Amino acid sequence: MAAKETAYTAAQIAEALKALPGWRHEGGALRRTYATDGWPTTLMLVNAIGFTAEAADHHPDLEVHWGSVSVALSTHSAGGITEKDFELARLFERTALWRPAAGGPFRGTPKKFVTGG
Ligand code: H2B
Repeated sequence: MAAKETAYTAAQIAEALKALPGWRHEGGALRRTYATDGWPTTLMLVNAIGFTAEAADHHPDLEVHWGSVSVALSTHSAGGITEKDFELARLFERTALWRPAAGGPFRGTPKKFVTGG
C-alpha cells in the first residue's frame, strides 16, 4: 500500500493537526465547521468544496445548515485518516478562507462571506 494510503496513528494525526487550526480529530474523521453569512454563501462553499473533492476523487461528508458547512474527512478504503485527508483539508482551508491581499488588485467582496467557524 502506498504511504498516502496508510492510516495515520492518533499521535501522527495530533501532530499534523497542529498546522491546521480549526480542525479536530473526532469520530474517526478530520472535522471542521465553517460559519458563513447565510444560505447563498453556504451553497457557494459547498460547491467549491465539492469541485475540489471531485477533482481529487476524494470526498468529504458534508453537513449543511443555513449558516454553516461542517466537513468530515476520512479514507474509507484505508479505514482511517490518511495524507489524502490532510491534503484535502489544507486545500479546503486555502479555498474557503482565501481573501485578497491588502494593497493588491482586488477590493474583495464586502460580504462577511466565510468565517473560520
Ligand atoms: N472518498 C473518501 N473520503 N474516501 C475514500 O476511500 C474514497 C473517496 N474512495 N472517494 C474513492 C472515492 C473510491 O470510492 C473511488 C472508487 O475512487
